[in-house]
Amino acid sequence: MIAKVVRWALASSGLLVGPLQPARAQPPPAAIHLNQVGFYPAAPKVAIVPGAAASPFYLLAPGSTKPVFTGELGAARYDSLARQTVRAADFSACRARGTFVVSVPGVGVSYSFQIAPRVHAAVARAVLKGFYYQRASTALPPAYAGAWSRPAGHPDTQVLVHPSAATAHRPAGTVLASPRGWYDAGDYNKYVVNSGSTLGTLLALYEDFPAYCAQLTTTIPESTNAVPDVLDEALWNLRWLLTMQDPADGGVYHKLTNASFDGMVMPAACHTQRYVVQKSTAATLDFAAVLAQASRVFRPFGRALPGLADSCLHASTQAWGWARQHPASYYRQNELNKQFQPAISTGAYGDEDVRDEWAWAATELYVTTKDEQYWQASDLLAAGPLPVASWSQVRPLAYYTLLRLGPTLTAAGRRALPQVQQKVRALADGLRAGYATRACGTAMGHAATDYGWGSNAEAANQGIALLQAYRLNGEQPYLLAALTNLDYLLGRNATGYCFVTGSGHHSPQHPHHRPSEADGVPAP
Ligand SMILES: [Ca+2]
Ligand SMILES: [Ca+2]
Repeated sequence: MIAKVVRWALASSGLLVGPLQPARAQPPPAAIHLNQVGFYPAAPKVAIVPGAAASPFYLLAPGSTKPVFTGELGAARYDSLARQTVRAADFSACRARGTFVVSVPGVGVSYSFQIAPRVHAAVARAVLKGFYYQRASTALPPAYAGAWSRPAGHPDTQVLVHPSAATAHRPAGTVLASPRGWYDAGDYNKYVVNSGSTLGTLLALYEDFPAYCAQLTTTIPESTNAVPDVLDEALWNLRWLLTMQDPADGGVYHKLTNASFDGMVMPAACHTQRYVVQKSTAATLDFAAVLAQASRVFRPFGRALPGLADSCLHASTQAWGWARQHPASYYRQNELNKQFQPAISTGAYGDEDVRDEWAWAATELYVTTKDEQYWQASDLLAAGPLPVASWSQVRPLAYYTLLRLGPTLTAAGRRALPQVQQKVRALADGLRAGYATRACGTAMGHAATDYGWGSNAEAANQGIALLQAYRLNGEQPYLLAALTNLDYLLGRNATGYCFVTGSGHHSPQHPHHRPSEADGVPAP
C-alpha cells in the first residue's frame, strides 16, 4: 500500500511549483465527515455533518438497522474559514469495538470505520513506508513497491557544480556524484533545507519512540538487517546529504536541482542535467544540526554501520565552522539568476531568518558533544513565542531535543530547561485553546494561516507540538488535542477527504506528485 500524506512528509510547505494538471473529477466525499480509519475505544469520537438540521444520529454496524449507539447532533456552528454551518455527532461515550457507520436521517451514511485498540497502526506504518517510494537513484522492485514498482531514475552520478557554487577547488562544471536521497514531495529535485528538517523529524521519532521503531517493519530492502527500518530509511537520505558538503571548506550546497522542473513523467524518463548550487547558511546549519543528531542516533549501531557516527559528527562540526565564517550567505534565487547561467527556476526555499537554524545546529551539537561552546554560541532562548515547526522555522526541533535529553545535559543546558518547557507548553496551549468549540473541533484551523501551501504539514507539526507538551508530564488534554489533528488528516475536515492516500475510503486521487500522475496506476 502506498501512502502519501499530501505534502506532509517531505516538504513542510514551501515554494514548490510545477505545471498544473487539468482537474479531473472524482465523486464528492460522503456528507458526513469523520476519521475514515477509526478511533481508540477510550478516545473522543466525533463526526461533522455540514448543513444538517437538528436530528438524532445512529451508530450502526454496516448493513444493520439496529443502532449500537444513539445520540443527538450538537448545536449548529458556523465555520468561518470553510464558510459552512456544521453540527457534530459526538459518540465518544460509545465503547463498543468493531466496524461501524454513522447514519443521520435525511443526510446519509458515513464511510465505515473501526473502533479498536491500535487502530492507527496500519496507517502509521504506511506513512513511514511512504518515504521509500520517494527514493531517488534506485529502482523500486515489485517485492517492495507492488503496483508502484518503477525503474531507477536520477542516478546523480554526473552532477555539475553550478557557477553560483564555483570555488578554486571546485570550479564551475566540476563533476560530482551525489546519489540517493528522497525526492521532494512533488518534484524530483533534492533540497537540503526541507530535507534536513524532515530527516530531523524522522530521527526525532526514533529518539522519542525507540521501542516502537525497533519493532516496526516497513517491507523495504533493508528489512532483514540489524537496523530498525525507520533508521534504514533515514540513512537513504543521510548518505545523500553527506555528499552535499564540500569537503574542502565544510559548506553545504543549498540544493541539487535541474535548472527547471522535470515534466510530469516517471523518474527513469528524466535526463536533464543536474547541478549543485550556491552554498547557503541555512542549508549548512540544517546539515550541521541533523548530522549531529544522526551521530547521536547511529552511535549504538557501530557494528552494523562502522564509522558512520564519527563521520556524521565530523561533517557536522565542519559545517558549523563554515557557517561561522559565512553567517549571511542567503539563497536568493532571483539575484543568483542575474549573475549566473543557467538560470534556476525550481523551488527556492530561501530563508533569511537563520536565528532558528543557528539554535537548532547549536543545540544538536551541544547535546551530542556536551561541549558548551555550541550552547554559548547561539541565542537559544530567543524572546517571543515559539512558532510551529516548518522547513523555515526549526527552533522547535531544538527545543524538543532539549526536552527529550534534558537529564543528560550539562548544568548550562539543565538551567534552561524550565524556560524551554514553558515555551513548548505555551505553544501547545495556544494550539488547543478553543478547539473544542471550533466547527470541526480540531486544533487545525486555529488561524486562517494554518491553510498555506502544504497545510497538512501544519496539521502534523501542530500535532507534534501538542504531543511534546503531553510528554512533559502526561497531561491528557494535550494528547486529546493532538488526536483532533489526526482526525483532521484522516477525514474530519471541511472537505471530507482523508488526506492520506491509500487509507480510508475517499482520498485525493491526483496529488501534485509526479510518479502518481505518470505511473499509469489508477490509485495515486
Ligand atoms: Ca532494517
Ligand atoms: Ca529560519
